[in-house]
This record gives sequence, structure tokens and C-alpha cells, in this order.
Amino acid sequence: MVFEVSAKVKQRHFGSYPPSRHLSESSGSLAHPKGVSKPIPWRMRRHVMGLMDTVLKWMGEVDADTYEPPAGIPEPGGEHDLVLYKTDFCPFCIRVMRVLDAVDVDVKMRDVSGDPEARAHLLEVTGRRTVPCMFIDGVPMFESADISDWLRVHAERNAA
Ligand SMILES: N[C@@H](CCC(=O)N[C@@H](CS)C(=O)NCC(=O)O)C(=O)O
Repeated sequence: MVFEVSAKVKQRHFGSYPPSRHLSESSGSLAHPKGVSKPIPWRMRRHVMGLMDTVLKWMGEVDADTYEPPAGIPEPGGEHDLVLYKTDFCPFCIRVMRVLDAVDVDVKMRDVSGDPEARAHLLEVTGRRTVPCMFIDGVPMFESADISDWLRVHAERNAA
């Protein structure tokens, strides 16, 4: 199953989607004369992440009954305060957004690219600048695959 981003989530997370910056990056040869490397077009990034999701499905989906979170991370299910530190253009963040679009979980967003305070907070608390990072009751969890698994299990347990 490939997760699609709904219009509602596009609006909520991105304002405009894809961000106009990426539209202009991928359009026209004038902006990218010969010899100047062109950024990967936005649409292609989404396809790459979709392909990655499909491959991960083949490798085996996480089982909500037997799932164990990484060491130190709270168990999914029940009530948790969830805050996702992300950017709009990070493919690993997009991967988490796609999961969020498919599950009914309330997650607060902090975009570190447009929010110096959020960026500083992330660095101060974790010692890292890496996104995505989701704080679960204040405990930071990195790795888009871990965040995605945790969110899926959280949604499934709460729906049961
Ligand atoms: N394996 C990580 C990769 C995350 C990653 O590389 N994020 C990039 C942005 S696309 C980043 O934040 N790099 C800056 C840094 O790590 O300091 C994941 O899947 O979440």
C-alpha cells in the first residue's frame, strides 16, 4: 500500500504543495544551464519514497501485537504528547507525513527550516540537527522508519 497525501494534509503541513520553491527548481532549463547540477524534482522524490514504502511492505509490516519500541521510547497506544520536528523538503520527513496522512493520530508540527527556535531546541535537547525527529512525551525518536512504525502501531492500538 502506498500512502497518498490528502488535500487536507497538504494544506495543513505544507500550505502550498509542493512548495513553490521546488516547483521553480524543477522548471525550465534557463534556471539550470548546462553543467549546473539540477536538484531532484519534487515529484521524483515522492516516487522514490513511494517505492521505498513498497519495498518495506515486502520486507514485512510491523505487527501491532508484537511490536516493541526502540530502547527508551514509550510504548505506542494510549495518550501521548507527539511533536514532529521536520522540514517540507526532507524526503525522510515526507515519508513520515505520508504515514500521518494515512493514520488518525494528532501530531504537532515544528518546521525547523522556518523556525530558528525549533531548530535550536532540537539541537539543545538532542545534540543533533537531524529531521525527522518525533518527541513522544518529550523523548526524542529519530529515524523515519522507527517513527513510521511507531505511529502505525499507535494508531492501530488506539483504534482497537
Ligand atoms: N536515516 C534517517 C535520515 C535522516 C536525514 O538524513 N535527515 C536529513 C535531512 S533529509 C538531516 O536532517 N540531515 C542533517 C543532519 O543529520 O544533521 C531517517 O530515515 O530519518
